[in-house]
Amino acid sequence: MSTDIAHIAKALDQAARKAEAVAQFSTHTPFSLDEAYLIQRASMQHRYAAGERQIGLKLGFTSRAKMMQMGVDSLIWGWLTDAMLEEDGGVVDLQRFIHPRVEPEVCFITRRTIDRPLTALEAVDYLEAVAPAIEIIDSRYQAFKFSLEDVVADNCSSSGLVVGAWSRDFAQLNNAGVLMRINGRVVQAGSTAAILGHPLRSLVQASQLLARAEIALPAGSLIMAGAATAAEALSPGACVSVEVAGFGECGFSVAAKQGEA
Ligand code: 0L1
Ligand code: MG
Repeated sequence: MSTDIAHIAKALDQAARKAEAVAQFSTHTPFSLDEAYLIQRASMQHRYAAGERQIGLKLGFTSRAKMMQMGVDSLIWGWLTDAMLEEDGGVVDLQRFIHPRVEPEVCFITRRTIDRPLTALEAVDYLEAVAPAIEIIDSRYQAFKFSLEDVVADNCSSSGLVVGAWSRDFAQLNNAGVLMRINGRVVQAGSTAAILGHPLRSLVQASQLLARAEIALPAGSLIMAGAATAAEALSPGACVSVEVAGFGECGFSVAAKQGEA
């Protein structure tokens, strides 16, 4: 399998770099979930070698809405890099994406190294702040079609993120209303409670996953908690915003034509 790990990791890195979709791998080269994370790790090494810097991690499939949309039932995780960070209020060029989608999330920034599994009671003490956020996901697979193993290997479709203003009001986070608008129209509505029942549970899950992988996450890292609703497709000229009640909003516009950002 080690040749396949290197081969699939390289192919996924190239697909992301060239914004060209590839067919899913698991149908002709079956691999386990553990192997999928090895592929993800090997694929990220290509990005770091090309100068990208790790800035944190994301959790995926943390809500029923997302699981049902994509037909899976397990939480997954991937890595975020500086090249994925888009400016709040900025213009995003679709040129670097294949078939991007957006989803409303909240993002944490950590204030202590996470180097062991945390309990829900301990979680807040490890956080500097929380902000409304938008994740731009972009599967490197044709037609957004993949198995759980495929999507993990593809760094869980991580592609972009926009983060709004930081707040320390963690007490309000359990059931805050979430609205995602495209061109002023509400396209998704939900609550932060849809994220594992409480977004702080994402931090607990992240700490457990990190411990299992024997990785310490440095202070100052971002953690995207997972989507509160299903995702929506992005198209040229779209104006996207996400509002989390009590936490404000963030957003961006998509360039009307490729290469205009
Ligand atoms: O919730 C997520 O961010 C999962 C992303 C991976 C699956 C997808 O591309 O929808
Ligand atoms: Mg997400």
